[in-house]
Amino acid sequence: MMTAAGLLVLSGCGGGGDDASSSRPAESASKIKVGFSQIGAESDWRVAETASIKAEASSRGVDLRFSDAQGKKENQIRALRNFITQGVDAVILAPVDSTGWDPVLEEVKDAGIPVILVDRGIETTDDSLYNTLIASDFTEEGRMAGRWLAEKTGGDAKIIQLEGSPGADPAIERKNGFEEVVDQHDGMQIIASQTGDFNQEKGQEVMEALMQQYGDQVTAVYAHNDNMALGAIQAIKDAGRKPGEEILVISIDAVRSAFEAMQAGELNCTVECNPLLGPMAFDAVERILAGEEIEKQTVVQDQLFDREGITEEIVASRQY
Ligand code: GZL
Repeated sequence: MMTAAGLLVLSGCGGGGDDASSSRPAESASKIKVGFSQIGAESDWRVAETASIKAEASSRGVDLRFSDAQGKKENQIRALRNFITQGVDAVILAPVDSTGWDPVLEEVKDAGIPVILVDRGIETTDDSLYNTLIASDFTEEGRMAGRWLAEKTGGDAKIIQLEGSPGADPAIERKNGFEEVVDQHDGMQIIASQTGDFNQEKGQEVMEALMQQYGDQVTAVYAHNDNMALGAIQAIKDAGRKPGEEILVISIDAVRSAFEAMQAGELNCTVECNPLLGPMAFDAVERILAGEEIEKQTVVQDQLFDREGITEEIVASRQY
């Protein structure tokens, strides 16, 4: 469960003006109807986020209308339009990518339905089109991974980067944050960078191909999420090399399978990106429907775990 201490609330103008806050009378929690447009189930992280939101809806007696877009933006846009037709009281959206949302969010706003963005942000010409964003600071996650690698290697690494889904906020920002640190160290170089779409199989496929080309040079892999790192670990082993030893592996998310890989000595470090956003998302829904002012953005604090630092207690305490 996320603690209050786990939240860093950025100051930001709340509602007011012509924000998309609901003009509809707030109903009691038991009658709230909420549409949740989820990206898909591409990673363990995503599955954990879905479970958190469904569990919280159930515990609050919310009528949750859930849509899994199978990774397709057009399915998310269709779901938002369906939520308008269903007359939901609020929308929770995890946007698959970060651009081109204004037209459909205009329709949602015109219907008087508030929008809570979770886990990924969007670029928009009008930030009144959503009420609040609840997400990690992905740029800082990339910096944290980069700093760990720089310290571990004395600033000397030939790096393969496995990027998340093209156009996705976390992929863009984790790349920027990591490369900001790499640029500060003459001995650190990204020798190849390719998307694995946040997916384990794709990450393995991409890493297999890159090992053919760069296997004799690479000393570290930076994956934008744990599932791609696990795919890369398999590809490194299939190439007869030792992941975590000969080739360092660092990633982001801190899902359970990443802790298991660290205990096996095959993953060196993972930066947590907490997916348990259900409680915060529904707190935001209820506050908005009650007409309260709400922060424009809530930044979830992250922490780094590495092989040397994890204990049985830490592993046992993991919630996802
Ligand atoms: C991060 C989230 C990312 C995860 C991936 O908030 O959007 O998408 O890091 C997931 O595992 O696929």
